[in-house]
Amino acid sequence: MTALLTFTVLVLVAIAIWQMTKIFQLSQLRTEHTEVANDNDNKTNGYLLFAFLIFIYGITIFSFAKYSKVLLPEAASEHGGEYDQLMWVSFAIIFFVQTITQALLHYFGYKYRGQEGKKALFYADNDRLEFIWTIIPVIVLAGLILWGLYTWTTIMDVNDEDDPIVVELYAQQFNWTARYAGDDNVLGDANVRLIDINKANVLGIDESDPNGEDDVIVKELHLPVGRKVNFKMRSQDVLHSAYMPHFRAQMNCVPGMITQFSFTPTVTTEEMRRNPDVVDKVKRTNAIRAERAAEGLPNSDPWEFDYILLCNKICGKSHYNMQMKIIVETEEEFNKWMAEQKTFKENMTPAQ
Ligand SMILES: [Cu+2]
Repeated sequence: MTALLTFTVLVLVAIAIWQMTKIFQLSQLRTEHTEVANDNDNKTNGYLLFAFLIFIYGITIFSFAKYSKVLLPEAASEHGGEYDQLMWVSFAIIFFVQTITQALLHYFGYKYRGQEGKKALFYADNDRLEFIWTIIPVIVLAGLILWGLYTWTTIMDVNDEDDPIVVELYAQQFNWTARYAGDDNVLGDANVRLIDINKANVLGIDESDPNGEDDVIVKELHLPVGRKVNFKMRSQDVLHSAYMPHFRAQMNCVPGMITQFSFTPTVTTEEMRRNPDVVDKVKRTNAIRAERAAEGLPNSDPWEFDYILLCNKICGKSHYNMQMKIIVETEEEFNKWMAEQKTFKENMTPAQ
């Protein structure tokens, strides 16, 4: 950060000196019209265009080499693969077109720079050329948009097929709570007005609704691998967004309404920890943490990979730390964990 600031200051000082010399030049009486570009000026600008082209190509290659490793590992949900494919195809097309058009743009900028005695050709139009450069983007974009719409409708189709488990994600400043629908797989009605801290009814579950009695409220989300999950999102206070990056899932949590998202986890936490990209990331992170530990700084404990639910809407001061751990495990492990949890009815303290 300090280096960046120093660099910025140096650049600004350089610009200031350059501007001052210009003012000085302008104040000198000259007979020659220096404000009109001559052949030399145009040539310099032409070369600068080339330099800029090299700069943008260079920074692209540099970013690929240096930052590819911060991308997410393979998707851990059923729909995630298709989602990633759509993103990578869009990236590839944009990359291909931009690489070629930038080269042409800058080359022609140089080739047809202003020259003494050279006159621009008046060229009215060319129907065939215009047709070609209109129809190609039309076909490519229509293809991408149709594919995107198709993917979107498949991903967003939240239904009760394939025996999904129903889980509520409850957002509040600044934490998450999950509620399983219990044995009946139906969530009890809930409303923020029914929140009763004295009775430990933190989610405002309607005590008169029998569906709510077997609901299970937890602070760590466990999901059985291969089983579809239908999420119902609620928010207590402001807009939040339930973001589960490894599952390529995100849905806003809006006060006063229930939003939904559904996905099937396909990779357990244990399996994901063995993924080469994840192993690499853990290694890199722990190297940094070891350095911090040596300097006696906080946040230096060794880190182990876990899936995570994050808030992806800036919802206030501690938004950055609004997260919940997600554990994807086998059906048996999940059932064993679930059997240890208390239901809403068991947990509720009778009013004093
Ligand atoms: Cu939030």
